[in-house]
Amino acid sequence: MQPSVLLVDDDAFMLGMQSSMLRSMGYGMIGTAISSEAALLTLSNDPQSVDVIICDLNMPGMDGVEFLQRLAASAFFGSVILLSGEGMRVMHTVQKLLGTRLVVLGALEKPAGRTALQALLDRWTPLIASAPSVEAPPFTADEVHTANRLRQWVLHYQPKVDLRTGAFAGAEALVRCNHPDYGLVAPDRFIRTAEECGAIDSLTGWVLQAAIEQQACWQSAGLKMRMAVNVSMDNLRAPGFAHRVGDLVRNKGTSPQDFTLEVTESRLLSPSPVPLENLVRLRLQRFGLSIDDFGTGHSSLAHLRDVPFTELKVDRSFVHNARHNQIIRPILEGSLGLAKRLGMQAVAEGVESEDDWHLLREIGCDIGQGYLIGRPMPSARIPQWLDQWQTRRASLVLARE
Ligand code: G
Ligand code: G
Ligand code: MN
Repeated sequence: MQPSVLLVDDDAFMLGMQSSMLRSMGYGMIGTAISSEAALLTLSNDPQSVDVIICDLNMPGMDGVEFLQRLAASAFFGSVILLSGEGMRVMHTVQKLLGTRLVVLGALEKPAGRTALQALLDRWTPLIASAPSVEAPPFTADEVHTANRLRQWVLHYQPKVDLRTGAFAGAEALVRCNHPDYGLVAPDRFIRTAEECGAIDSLTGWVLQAAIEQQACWQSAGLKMRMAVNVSMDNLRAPGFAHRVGDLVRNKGTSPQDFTLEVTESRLLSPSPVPLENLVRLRLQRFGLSIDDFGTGHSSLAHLRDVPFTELKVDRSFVHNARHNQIIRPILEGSLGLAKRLGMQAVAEGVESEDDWHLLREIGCDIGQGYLIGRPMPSARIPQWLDQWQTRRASLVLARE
């Protein structure tokens, strides 16, 4: 995969020279910015549209140091190459200053040759840029409130595909926190705290808004897809939740039919009236309702009985390596049979291997999601993923027919 590059330099001649060099090296996605301010503006519209920034240091107005520090505190997860006439010692100091807050691929003296630039660009890997770090401690209530206030949330999208045809079916929006100290943080570090400290409504509000905007954006670009969003049981306890979500969706010109709300079963505790009311009202508006992580909660069958779910999402612990496992395979097949007889769509998460993929096709599961198909990724990477998937899809669908 080739990175998209943004060149930042106050010298228009340098910008022209560097971009034609990159073009001659085969890079197709090259943007330019004549100042730090201009670059920040570009990035604020879509921080994830740029993979690598090649940045000058000495610029009038905001210099490169301040620019990079702001970048480190923003939702930008790409990498940086320093390109300056100020000498290597200065550039090393700048690299030190940034520490681990930004991935700096390296530094080059101006003017940079093709070989040296290529060597640094080759160091870029997409996963460094988008995988959440695992070291962050669980969030305190204060940290969650701060993240809410400063809007430090970021959505990644994981594709789902039709297992029979391989067609793109939709994506699940998964929230991360872009934390100034920890970097990108996975939701298992903060969702529980958000629920406990009463911050989940605000968090889910942000997630819904962002996912709906993304859906509207893809829709206007001609990409048809179903958007899935996770909602917590605590969201469903708030009276009026169903109406608010419906209004959000319709205000953006999108339709409830194109959304699925995934409710995690372990949190679907006692079926008290308010959550049930919200769930039935969501369904009346034609939202899809998914029982998430099916099989891991405590009373999944009672919830299947009481809630008008449209989708059953089998937990990944019943999916990966199921073929030769005499315990999990019957549970997987039984869950699929249950879904079928209740008229629900069956989704398998955790599809990690081709063996998982083929088994699910054989036993008639409808939709698959998992690392084999695609990892959660920034929205800007979905078009690239789609391109690559079209090629892989053909062999996965034809292989055993
Ligand atoms: O993103 P991961 O890839 O680490 O997600 C872990 C779990 O976090 C998911 O299974 C999901 O249940 C939960 N999760 C992810 N995004 C959201 C969200 O926006 N809201 C809620 N309530 N849970 C989420
Ligand atoms: O539906 P749920 O919200 O539980 O699913 C999303 C979670 O599952 C996220 O944490 C995501 O990163 C994770 N996930 C998605 N696909 C796979 C996979 O193939 N294997 C594993 N181990 N985890 C996965
Ligand atoms: Mn989910």
